[in-house]
Order: sequence, then C-alpha cells, then structure tokens
Amino acid sequence: MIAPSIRQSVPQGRPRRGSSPRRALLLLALTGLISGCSTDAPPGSNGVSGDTAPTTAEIVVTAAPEVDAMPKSGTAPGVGGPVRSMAGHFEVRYAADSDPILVNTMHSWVISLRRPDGASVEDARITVSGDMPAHGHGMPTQPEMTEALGGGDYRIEGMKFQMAGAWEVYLDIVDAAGLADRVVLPLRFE
Ligand SMILES: [Cu+2]
Repeated sequence: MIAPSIRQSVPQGRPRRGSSPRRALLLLALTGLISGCSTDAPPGSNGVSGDTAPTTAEIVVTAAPEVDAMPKSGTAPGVGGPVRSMAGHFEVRYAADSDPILVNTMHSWVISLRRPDGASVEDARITVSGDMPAHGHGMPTQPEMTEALGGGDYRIEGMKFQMAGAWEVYLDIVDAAGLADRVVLPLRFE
C-alpha cells in the first residue's frame, strides 16, 4: 500500500539550534501556509479571495472575526452521490471510512465508479484534489488512488479537510479506453 504524500504538515518538535538555512526556509514556508489558511490572506498578499478588497484600515478590524467564521471543527456526510461527471460519462458515489467525516482528520474514501447506464467501470485511474473556492486554497494533502477493489470500487487515501465550510472535491477520471471526465463533488462541513 502506498502512503499518501503530504504536501503540508505541522512541524514536529522544537526547531533545532543551528538548523540549516534550507530547514529554516521550509519552516517559514509552512508557517506562512498555515497562517494563510486560517486568516485567508495576509495584508498585501495576492491571495485575497472573493469578498471586497479591504483597505489597510479595514484589515485590522476584520482579521479576528474572519478566523471565527472558519471553524476548525465540523462534520460532513461520510457517504454521498451519485454525482454525474461534467461531460456525463461517469457517475460516482463515495463512502468515507468514517461517517460523518471530521474536519482536520486524515481518512480514506471508497469511490464507486459507474457508467450512466449503471455498469461498473474497471481499470480506471482517479486523481483527487480539493478546493475551498471561497478561500482560494486546496487540501493540505495530496490524496492518492491506492487500490482498485473490483466492481468499480477504488480506494482513495490521504483525504483531509483542514477547516469547516464549503469544499469541492475534484475526481479526474480516465477509463481504460482513455475516456476522461471530471466529477465536481460538493462537500460542506458544518
Ligand atoms: Cu478555507
């Protein structure tokens, strides 16, 4: 079984004295990612998403309430679908290994892949990513399809959603004949 790769993780333990510049840069980058996630975007960055563009004076006032508006806890349904792919070639259902799904908790999914006529789709490849469109950021992990279970079922490991709110999960599917299509699966944590 392949361990899902983690693009972003919280540094463990205390930073070592005399650590290399490379490590320091990495920690700095991670710190920036984490704070960027909880406060959306720092003043002056180009990561400000949606809403109104705050003036310098407004940023100080709105920063704290915005953190409250994005709670770190919440749940989403652990099963869902069927959802039709954008071009209509596939339908998927998902079942997480926990129901409900908890915010900020690593877990896995089983995706059931069907044709619109109900026939199971074997030997497909599924690439998974996710996004919070209102926040302009993605998942903290890079999920991976690790196993074809047969019967059109596929295991996806490394699923994690770091905050409550509205997410979209993207399932990019390519079947054995090379037919490609995307499923956009809405997932709301509240
Ligand atoms: Cu977010």
